[in-house]
Amino acid sequence: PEAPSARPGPTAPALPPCPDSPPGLVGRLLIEFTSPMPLERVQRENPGVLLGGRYVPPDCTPAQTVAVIIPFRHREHHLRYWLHYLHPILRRQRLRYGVYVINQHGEDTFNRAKLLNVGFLEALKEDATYDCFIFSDVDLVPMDDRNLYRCGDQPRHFAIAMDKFGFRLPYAGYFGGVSGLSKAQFLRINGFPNEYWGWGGEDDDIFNRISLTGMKISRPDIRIGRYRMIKHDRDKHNEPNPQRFTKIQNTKLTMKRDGIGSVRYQVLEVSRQPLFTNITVDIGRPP
Ligand code: UDH
Ligand code: NGS
Repeated sequence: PEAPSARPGPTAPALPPCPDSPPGLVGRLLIEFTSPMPLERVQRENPGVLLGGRYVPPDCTPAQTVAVIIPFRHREHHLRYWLHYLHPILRRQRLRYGVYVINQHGEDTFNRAKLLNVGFLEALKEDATYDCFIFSDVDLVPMDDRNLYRCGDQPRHFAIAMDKFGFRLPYAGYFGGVSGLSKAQFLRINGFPNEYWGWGGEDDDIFNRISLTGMKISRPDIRIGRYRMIKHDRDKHNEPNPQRFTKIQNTKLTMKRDGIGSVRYQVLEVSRQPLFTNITVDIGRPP
């Protein structure tokens, strides 16, 4: 099937550029996860989203094309909330975007950062015009639509005031949850590490990569970068990685050989759903 066209066709009238501050944002949002969210309802309420979770604003031409990448395994009920809240927000933000759920096949140890690398490459295979990548955990929903999911001249950290941390950054170098890099920024740090199996540290390694290449993290206002996290128990096969503390000491050495340039994986299935593209991938297991 043809990917939705990123630009108006030759006969379509040229739309004006999308404004820097999109009109029609609502600001603070009420986010809650009490009653279950049927996928049929989310589909019904988002008829403007194209197959595979693509969207193009009808009234203006965005400066960027945004791929939203979600690392995933066995979190279907979280994904339904995420889709329910995020599609309307991203639409109000006047983004041209696509949503990619990168589903780790099998039951070996989870590897969040490697899945994000896969998402970067697979999104670009589908649409070479993606120039901004937003990496989002499936259980994080922004509480304010002024937190714009786009890229800037520095890597961006979006999830800076999460409810579970009392709406503050847990530490100055925190880069977890939701982050965004332009294609050029991502390539400059050789992407993300592939060698963090299990929970923890991969986001700190990414922070190190950004610092070591001379970039600075950009963040929204603390009153705007607020998030609700869907409460959950620790997943199976994502135990805290005991190697994470020593690994984050060595980013300077490892980032040259371990990253987007060295990621090995096998795509098992690409399935275009109404609200997202589901990519099931075999990323192997820890050595
Ligand atoms: N993820 C999955 N499936 C898994 C593990 C992780 O989809 O089995 C994804 C998902 O997008 C998740 C992200 O990876 O949001 C980060 O993993 P995480 O949610 O496990 O990390 P978090 O820090 O939780 O949110 C750690 C365990 C918290 C236990 C709290 C007990 N009260
Ligand atoms: C740090 C972890 C990060 C993690 C952050 C928040 O300690 O990966 O806590 O964790 N770094 C290391 O373990 C080296 S949280 O409270 O969300 O579970 O993102």
